Amino acid sequence: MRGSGRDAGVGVVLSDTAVLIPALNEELALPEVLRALPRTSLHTIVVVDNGSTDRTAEVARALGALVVEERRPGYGSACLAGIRHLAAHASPPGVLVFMDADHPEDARHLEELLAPVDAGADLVLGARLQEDGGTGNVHLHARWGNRLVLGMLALLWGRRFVDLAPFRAIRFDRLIALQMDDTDWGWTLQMQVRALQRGLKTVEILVPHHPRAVGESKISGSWRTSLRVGAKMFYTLARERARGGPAR
Ligand SMILES: Nc1nc2c(ncn2[C@@H]2O[C@H](COP(=O)(O)OP(=O)(O)O)[C@@H](O)[C@H]2O)c(=O)[nH]1
Ligand SMILES: [Mg+2]
Repeated sequence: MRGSGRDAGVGVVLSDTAVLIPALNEELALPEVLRALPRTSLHTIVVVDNGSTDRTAEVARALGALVVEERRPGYGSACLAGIRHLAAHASPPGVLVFMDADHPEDARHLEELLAPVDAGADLVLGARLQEDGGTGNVHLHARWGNRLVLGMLALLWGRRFVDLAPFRAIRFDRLIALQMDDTDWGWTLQMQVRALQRGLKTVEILVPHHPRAVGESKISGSWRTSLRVGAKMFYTLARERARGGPAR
């Protein structure tokens, strides 16, 4: 975190915080998320449009977001494009928040996510608390798949996480140092593993989560994609283990 008035609390962190939203065909869901964000007090809101065939980019621009176009497909590719854009900024943000395009309640919990950063955390995960009291993905098959992956992560690296939460805040300099390079569904997992390997102070908080109200689920709503995501997660665990993570 930069800035002189750090002790003033989360208000200061907001002005130093950028939000990155990877989006694929989210013209219906994006408006509520963008409206729920405190636009004027944030550093930047970047929507990375990943080849949408609908009006995602126009909708995002109309609501004051900066749109970065990324043609290479994949959630991680979109995140990397947004990070490159922010890193090239004359004054890069101190904190970056990742957020999906379909959960306005995440936007409403932004300050809660940032509070631990303000208190010294490097990475804060907004673990999804479902209406049924469970944690993780809204779809049960994906929830159990994630648990299996997180169980293996715990065996390999000794930390038990509640969720592979897409809603997360990380100090920007720490993120750059992680040398992230996953281009699709291994993104969230790679970040958690590398945060452990690098000794980042990582905190999980619970954030209420509801099924998306509009638009279509592109990932866990489809069994086919879920299986591909699951395979990619296991591959990511093996790859990160073999790589040993970036040098400290
Ligand atoms: N960049 C990028 N983003 C994607 C892709 N597929 C989904 N997303 C975004 O990732 C987030 C989660 O996707 P979603 O469809 O809600 O999946 P679900 O939460 O598993 O149902 C949303 O912001 C999507 O717009 C993709 O192929 N590329
Ligand atoms: Mg979703």
